[in-house]
Amino acid sequence: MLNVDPDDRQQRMLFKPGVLRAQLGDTVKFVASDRGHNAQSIDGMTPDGAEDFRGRINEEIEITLSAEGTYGYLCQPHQTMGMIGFILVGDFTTNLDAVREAAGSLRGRDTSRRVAEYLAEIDAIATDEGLA
Ligand SMILES: [Cu+2]
Repeated sequence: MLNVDPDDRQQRMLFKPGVLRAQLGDTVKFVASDRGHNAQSIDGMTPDGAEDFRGRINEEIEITLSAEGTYGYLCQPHQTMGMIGFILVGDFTTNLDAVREAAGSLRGRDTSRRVAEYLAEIDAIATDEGLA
């Protein structure tokens, strides 16, 4: 959870990496590198069989990836600034249409831009891995 991307200082309020490839059963920890952020799942962007999560501000929440699919999450204070991210587990294409649809209801110009970038990255991974 970052205020500024050290590799691209134009990018503010972000999770890094914004798209994370993971395996079923992995645990992901959200590290509070900067303060004032949280991580929580986005409605409609949790795979079937997995639980929604909601960390408090500055909380280094850990989640175990218990189902395959695409997990979308955001930082509540900075959602409209595009502070969102995705975790891809196993065959993550199973709920990708639902994720894409839910993404349409997220507000904010920076959010729309970042979601489009991340979804393009996700599509490229799906193609690379023969899942598309
Ligand atoms: Cu934030």
